[in-house]
Amino acid sequence: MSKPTLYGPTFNTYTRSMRMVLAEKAVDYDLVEIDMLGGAHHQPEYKKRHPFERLPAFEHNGFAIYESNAIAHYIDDAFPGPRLAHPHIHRRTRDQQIVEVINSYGYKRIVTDIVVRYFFADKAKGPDTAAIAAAAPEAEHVLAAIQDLMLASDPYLVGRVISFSDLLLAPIIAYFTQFQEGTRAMAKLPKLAHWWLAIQQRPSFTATAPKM
Ligand SMILES: N[C@@H](CCC(=O)N[C@@H](CS)C(=O)NCC(=O)O)C(=O)O
Repeated sequence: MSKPTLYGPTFNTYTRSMRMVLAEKAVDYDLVEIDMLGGAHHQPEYKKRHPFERLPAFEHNGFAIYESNAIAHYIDDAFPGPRLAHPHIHRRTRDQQIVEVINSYGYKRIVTDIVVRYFFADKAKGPDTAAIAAAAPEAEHVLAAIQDLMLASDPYLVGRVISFSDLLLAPIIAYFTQFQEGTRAMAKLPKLAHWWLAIQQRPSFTATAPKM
């Protein structure tokens, strides 16, 4: 089977999630590093891959895809290896519900409103602590909602085996827990904290750690 290509920067959470999906399925692939900080995703060549100028993008056998959840499902369907789509309808539905919670509310509240404010703080003034403090309850609210959707005392978000939502959330929590707002939130959420311990053991997680 021919190798797919993933386009994105390795520090980017969505790109890392797709790398984790590929690792969980043991798919060999080419990675084309896109210089997001240099604005390469706004250049005409990349815009042909993603009209909304976001990362990542993906191609396999001439079939080009953008939007991470679509890419992840394609990889799950196109390649052999353990299924990421849960066989049980309720769990599969919860998985996609959590994916939507992350995409619609979680990424902005955790990454854009908190993590990015730390990483890209004004060098002279430091991070905008007032804005971060204001965003923290909103981020906690998202994580509490995700914990509420977990069905039982399973190690992963929707069961005993890893699914799409686990792989989307893990890189976000990896950044969030570098800051006190993240560790405080996780300390209040024991089921999610248990999940976080489990997912950090996965080879797909350790092998995709961004080089900062
Ligand atoms: N809905 C997209 C979201 C991807 C996304 O927001 N990526 C962010 C980085 S993690 C991005 O491309 N940011 C670049 C920008 O906003 O200029 C997906 O699921 O792939």
